Amino acid sequence: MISKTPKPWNAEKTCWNCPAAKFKGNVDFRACGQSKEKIKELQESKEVVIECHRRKELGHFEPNITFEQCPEWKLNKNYNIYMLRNMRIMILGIDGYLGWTLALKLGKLGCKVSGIDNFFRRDCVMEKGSHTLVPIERMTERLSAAKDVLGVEIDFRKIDIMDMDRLKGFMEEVKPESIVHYAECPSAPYSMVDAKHAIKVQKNNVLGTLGLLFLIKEIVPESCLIKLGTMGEYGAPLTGRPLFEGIFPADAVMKWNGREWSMGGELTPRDPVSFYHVSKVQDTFNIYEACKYWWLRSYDIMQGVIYGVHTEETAKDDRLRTRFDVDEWFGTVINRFVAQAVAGIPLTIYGSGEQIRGFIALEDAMECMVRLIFSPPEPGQYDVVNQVSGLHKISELAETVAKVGKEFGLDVKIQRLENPRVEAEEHPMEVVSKKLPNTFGFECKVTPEKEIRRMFKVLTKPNIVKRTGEKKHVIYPMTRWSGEKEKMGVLEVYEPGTKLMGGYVGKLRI
Ligand code: USQ
Repeated sequence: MISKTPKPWNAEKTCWNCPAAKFKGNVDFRACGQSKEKIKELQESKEVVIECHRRKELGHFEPNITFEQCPEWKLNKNYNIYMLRNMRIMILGIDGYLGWTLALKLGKLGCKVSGIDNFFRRDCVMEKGSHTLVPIERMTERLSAAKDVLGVEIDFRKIDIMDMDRLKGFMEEVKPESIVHYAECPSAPYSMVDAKHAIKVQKNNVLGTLGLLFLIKEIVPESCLIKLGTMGEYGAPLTGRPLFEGIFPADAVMKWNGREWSMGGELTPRDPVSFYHVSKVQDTFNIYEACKYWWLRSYDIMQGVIYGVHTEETAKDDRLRTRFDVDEWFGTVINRFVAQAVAGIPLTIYGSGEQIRGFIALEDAMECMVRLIFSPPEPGQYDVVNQVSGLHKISELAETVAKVGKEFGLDVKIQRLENPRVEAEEHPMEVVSKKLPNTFGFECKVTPEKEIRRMFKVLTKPNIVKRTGEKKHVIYPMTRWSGEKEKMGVLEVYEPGTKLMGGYVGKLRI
């Protein structure tokens, strides 16, 4: 039987999606209130023409060339998508857990990668008295290692996202065709420490993003903003209503008092779970409005809790590794559990452990990013994707970590602590995540068990065991949502495999 390769996922996207296309003609694309349908009508009546930054010889033409037809877009068989040759991608927050990992991957794919960072994350982790368990180099050494080992050259500037003048200068120089925005404080507990920390997080995240939107409008309105939001924007509704991808589907209706309205196309309700998560919700609205007012284009990613150490590029050399935090502020739950297992601390479940969250491994998250970057939206399009590859209960994850830990000769115990957070501990959870698999071609490759095994391999190396031992004291949670700072009480310590699992089960609709 002859197996036919499916059509590349973005083959039918056109100049409408391409960041190289500069729109000209009798249309003010940035005018408030102009509908996309109206623009399409104008296109049909030949009023919309474009000029291509990359193919000046074409002069002015209609924006109908597909990625498949355009010689600037080249097929990548591994991903089965077309990739814009030497695409200029700017990563904001390039020194972070995700930013550095993505920079290497994109560089390896032949993109021209640039990026900024002000080392906010390094400073905040130091403020906690912690360090990344997997050692990372200073930026200058990271850059030269990327060049030596992978042949990747990254154009880096130390710039704070709030310094709009310097960021503007850099954007004018690079003219990025895609902008990945990771330059935010990612920690819920950090935002709950006190007023100073809450204000710092909201100022950096909300105002940094708002300023960035103005710069994109002014300098590169055709480029796509790929912005990291969070599944925590939605909260965990006790009604169990599905968490759609940011916007209600066309057939959603609201019923009240015997009447009924369509909700299709409206933003879904948000119920954030910390002042950090609130900052992401505020970003959502600012980006949504900017797309509406100025015809910018954006993918807002509602990413689940991320975990892991491994990507092909970071594993190539110790100098290329990405950071790995496990302190109570910056460590995410699976990463923390693995470090706790290595350090001989019973795994710290907060509350009942019945909380269900969406998760995604580092390697899978990076693949999603590549797919989004090369399938940009159209002018004015604000779109949301739920970037999760599985739903898991915290208590089940603790069991998995304990089970894999055993393979490494570790005797792991589990403890339940008073929950420092204000969050529902028992709740239904139904998440819709259809776009990444069905529109962008993403397939999950990494299960928690697989990545937990890789994490143990790295974390049980003697130098890292030592680094973990040095920071045992910052792993224990101290930050209560109430503002009090005393240690959480231990509710129970138990052996893995001795608890009956029940209650709600998460449903992922793909
Ligand atoms: N948890 C424990 N024990 C721990 C740490 C956490 O039981 O030692 C529980 C928490 O109570 C929570 C869940 O695990 O129910 C997830 O907590 P987390 O600290 O791993 O993640 P979270 O604070 O939700 O934030 C992380 C990232 C953030 C991202 C978010 C995605 O730090 O940047 O936005 O995951 S999501 O959770 O989907 O909003």
